[in-house]
Amino acid sequence: MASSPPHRLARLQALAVRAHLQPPRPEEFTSPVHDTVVVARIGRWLGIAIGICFLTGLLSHNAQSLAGVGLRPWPSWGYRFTQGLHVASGIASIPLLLAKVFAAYPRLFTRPVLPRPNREGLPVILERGSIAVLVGAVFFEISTGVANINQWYVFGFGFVPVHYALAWVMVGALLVHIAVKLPIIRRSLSGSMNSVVPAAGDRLTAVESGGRDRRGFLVGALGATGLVTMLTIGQSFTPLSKLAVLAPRRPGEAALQGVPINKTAAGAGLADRLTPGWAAEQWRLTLVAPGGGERSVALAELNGLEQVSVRLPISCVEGWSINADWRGVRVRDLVGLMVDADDDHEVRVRSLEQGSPWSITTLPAAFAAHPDTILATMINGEILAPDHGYPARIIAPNRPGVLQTKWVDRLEILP
Ligand SMILES: Nc1nc2c(c(=O)[nH]1)N[C@H]1C(S)=C(S)[C@@H](COP(=O)(O)O)O[C@H]1N2
Ligand SMILES: [Mo]
Repeated sequence: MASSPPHRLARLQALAVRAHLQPPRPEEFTSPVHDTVVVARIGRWLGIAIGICFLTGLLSHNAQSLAGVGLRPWPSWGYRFTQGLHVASGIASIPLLLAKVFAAYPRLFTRPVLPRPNREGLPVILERGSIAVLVGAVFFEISTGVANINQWYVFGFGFVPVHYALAWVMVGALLVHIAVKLPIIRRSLSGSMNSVVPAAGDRLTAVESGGRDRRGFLVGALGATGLVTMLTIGQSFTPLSKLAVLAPRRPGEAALQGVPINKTAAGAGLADRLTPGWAAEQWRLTLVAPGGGERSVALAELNGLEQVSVRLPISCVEGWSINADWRGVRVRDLVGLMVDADDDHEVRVRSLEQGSPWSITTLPAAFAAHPDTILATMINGEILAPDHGYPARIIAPNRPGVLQTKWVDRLEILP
């Protein structure tokens, strides 16, 4: 009779043992770095980074996709700060995650792999399941985030909804992980960095060891985190912009009129139209009153209205921010041409660009009424380049860059 499958399996196993093809056991990893006192300490830093990243991500999502509930136009650098922090804490969690996984991974070889689903087994199942979900979600968030700041849309899904949804999965798994591990975390954080091991051949004298290696590893992990942060943070924190050699975009570098460009005029399908001749003759700003009445404003007429100067940043969700001097007409003055200037109104902004998610945006009433919210025609002392939104674009304080609409030709005052 031919050998049955279990028989063959046993033979394969025996072969594997002889060839040393067995997976290793946790105790075979002898470096003192693989210890909960190290894992818990790095975990504390990683938890802080992920927590900051999650909370600033919620703020960003509110500002960009949930109509900015509760958002105000001040401080003008608010979004720049929280989005800079979001991208920086996300980047900082990369070396921390690698260090934590390195310190902890020998434990993944603990046997048996699947404990019984009894009272003792259940927390183990929960713990390992939550680690799988947690590591998967963190890896997903970091890799999609890094792809996004590089404007590398390789994934076939919309970045914003999926990155947002997985953030909740990540935080849920993190809370389960912390809850299950709390006793070990407490013990490890309060305990000494040294292990007490019996000296060889002498059971009575114990020696303390491992502390130096562990401290060295922690300093290395934190140092790498600090270094990566220092070499990228300049993309939103201008004083360090010269150091931002790892940042995908260094504002000031490869910039036009002092500000980088995301969507070009050609990319928006407008390249051939945006000439001075066309703007003077053909372009009109259409103002629409809540009742539907319209008024058409030519470029010369717009330039004849009171002009104001404001210094405000473009703060892109992709993590770069830079200030510029803008000049143009207050949106509230344009609104005042159509309705009683004392009333605050939401204003819908439309771009000449068709079919992009950013062709139509809405300025909440507090932003439309703010004196620094302008329909700009100039940037850093020059007429807007076509790529910066010629002949007119919105610039408002404390708003994500995606909502600073370029190539504007229509403002609709909502009731
Ligand atoms: N119509 C339109 N406006 C737009 C965009 C766009 O794609 N279409 N991109 C936005 C994004 S994502 C940013 S960060 C800013 C960048 O402005 P800048 O190119 O002048 O620096 O413009 C915003 N305005
Ligand atoms: Mo952006």
